[in-house]
Amino acid sequence: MRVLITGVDGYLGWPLALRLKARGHEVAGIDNFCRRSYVTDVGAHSAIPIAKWEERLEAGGIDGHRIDLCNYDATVRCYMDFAPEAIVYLGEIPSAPWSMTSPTHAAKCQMNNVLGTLNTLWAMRAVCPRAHLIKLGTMGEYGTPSGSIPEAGPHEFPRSPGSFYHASKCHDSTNVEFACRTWGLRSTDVMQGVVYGTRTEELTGELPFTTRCDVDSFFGTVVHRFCAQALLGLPITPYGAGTQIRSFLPLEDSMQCLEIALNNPPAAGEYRVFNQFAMTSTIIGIARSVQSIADKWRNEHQAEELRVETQLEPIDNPRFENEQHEYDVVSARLPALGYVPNPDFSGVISQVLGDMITHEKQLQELTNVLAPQVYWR
Ligand code: USQ
Repeated sequence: MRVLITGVDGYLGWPLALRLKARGHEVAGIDNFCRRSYVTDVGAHSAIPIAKWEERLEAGGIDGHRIDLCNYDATVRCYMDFAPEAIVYLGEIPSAPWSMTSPTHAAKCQMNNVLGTLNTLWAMRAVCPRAHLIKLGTMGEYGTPSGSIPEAGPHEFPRSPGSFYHASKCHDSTNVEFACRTWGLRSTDVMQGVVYGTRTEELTGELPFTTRCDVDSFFGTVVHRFCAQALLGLPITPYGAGTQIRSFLPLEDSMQCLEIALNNPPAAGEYRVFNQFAMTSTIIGIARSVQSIADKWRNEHQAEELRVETQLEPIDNPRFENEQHEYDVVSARLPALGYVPNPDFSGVISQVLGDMITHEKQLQELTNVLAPQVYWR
């Protein structure tokens, strides 16, 4: 299949490109490199080294294009040249704290995400209306409502985002559903939980087969941040009581789920939602697990690097989020198509710790960018 990946240089995009190539697909990718530059702007870098774009393209055999998806003419030209049969849309600014920094950041996040998706819908209509759009949304679109959360679109189940970033994904869902209903496009809108992990079948841990792993307070997600804190001898910092519940999945599971979506397209005109995660947990539960895995890992590896026992230190929640809530989420469609969640949280976390400690100096340089800097209110 000819698959176009937007955001091919990102945490998910690069391993997905490698996976699809390994499965015999023809892969093209688009990126505008804003992730690399925004992480640099906040004084951070990936905790694990990543290769230059050109090196990635050559090693992966990927047909790469430096295009800003907000530029419709450039986008549609790329669609005409490649004629994709499927598009995996990952090209968005993925940070809630970054989107809450200033009016400029909120506008940039929403413009990049909403306009880019809109341009893709128009380009699909013009060039490849039969192609399958796999659009990365987020479990955060639903917020934390009472009662069961179904696998349903924004017209069927209300959205309640927790940041301007999460709101951008809700706007995307509205636009994608509308385009399917009105133009007969087909799409899978993936409500994905927090992804963690540094390895997949194709990511060996050696350059250029590594993917970025951010741990700073803007672009780092909670599991990676807790791993970094444990390795640096800093207390692990659940926000607030840590009783808020989120869904999680390993990077390899995310690859498997996206591949399952690709191999099982919806009908023309169908807008389909997948709730994509392996497990749900409180944040304090994740913090305690990382703490005990890190302590065990240190003993097993007699790691000098982990000098002190890992401490937990809940801090005032910089976000405005519900810390006491129900979280009863339906996830039936991916398992029905063959997805078996990886239950080995400990194994994946040990791998992340090992990969981070291999680049200890690079990790240590991030010590000062771990504390939250943006407050919702
Ligand atoms: N959290 C802490 N301590 C930290 C960092 C985060 O307790 O040091 C808490 C947050 O308060 C929040 C939860 O962990 O309750 C998740 O935060 P996060 O920063 O890992 O994730 P989030 O901002 O929700 O966004 C991330 C990705 C986003 C994806 C989303 C899935 O950046 O792209 O859409 O996870 S979900 O969380 O289900 O919305």
